[in-house]
Amino acid sequence: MTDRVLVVVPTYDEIENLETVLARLHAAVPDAHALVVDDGSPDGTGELADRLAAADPRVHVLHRTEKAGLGPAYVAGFGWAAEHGYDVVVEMDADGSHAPEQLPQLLAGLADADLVLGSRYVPGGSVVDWPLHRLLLSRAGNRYTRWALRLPLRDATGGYRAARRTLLDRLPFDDVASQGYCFQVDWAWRAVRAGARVREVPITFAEREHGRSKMSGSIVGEALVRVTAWGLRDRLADRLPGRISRPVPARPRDGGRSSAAR
Ligand SMILES: Nc1nc2c(ncn2[C@@H]2O[C@H](COP(=O)(O)OP(=O)(O)OP(=O)(O)O)[C@@H](O)[C@H]2O)c(=O)[nH]1
Ligand SMILES: [Mg+2]
Repeated sequence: MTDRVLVVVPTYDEIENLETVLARLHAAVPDAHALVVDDGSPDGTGELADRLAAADPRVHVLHRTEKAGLGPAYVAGFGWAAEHGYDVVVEMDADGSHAPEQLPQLLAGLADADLVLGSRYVPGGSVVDWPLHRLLLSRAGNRYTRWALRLPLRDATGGYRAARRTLLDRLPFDDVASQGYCFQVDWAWRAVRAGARVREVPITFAEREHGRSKMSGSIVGEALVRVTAWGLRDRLADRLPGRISRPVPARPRDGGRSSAAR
């Protein structure tokens, strides 16, 4: 039996991008379903999503009332995927930065992994058309995350990923407080600490052509503060075992088999 795949696409003001990205998705992976999670976009993206859903049974929409960030939108999407019995859940931006044409490579990676990260920073991965300051910020953020959390991943902040539902089911998401892209770091770390098989496959990330980026100083600040706090608490827990609890407990599976594969 083939896996039922749900691509969760969070949207906020993506009216110029949504239809194209869904058409590209269905050209690349015709059987995939898409769930648009719209946070009440003022530009009418939610209404467009409703029209697309009415015309195509593979498209679904989850309306949320206010802009609450990427993290809560994805957590809601993961819950919807569980309720509707999908086997594989994909995260994909609506702005065209994540090429739907590369989704087959991510899905193929799940053959021997629980979580496949589309990575800009493994050999073969790249970023196209990003201004230098964005590239430097992203690279520095990933280096810092890798060091602070001792996380064996090259691109933990990226948001193009595919996961087995069985992994999502065993990760706790009810206590996730991360709102911006630090949500991506948060749950990649949870997955690694839970002993999941995590693999990175190269992707080509392209700058959006239409609409405005929602990246902001407060989103960067949130990631910096949270990653630093998690890393410090984790290191303190090394020194004071039993007295300081880890931000994310390690839960090796299969008798402690090594966690992240690269
Ligand atoms: N539902 C929902 N979607 C959001 C929210 N913020 C951003 N998004 C969507 O999440 C995806 C990524 O957002 P972007 O604006 O591209 O942010 P980014 O990818 O971090 O930044 P850039 O790389 O500059 O584009 C896009 O599909 C957005 O529409 C939000 O608060 N709620
Ligand atoms: Mg983007």
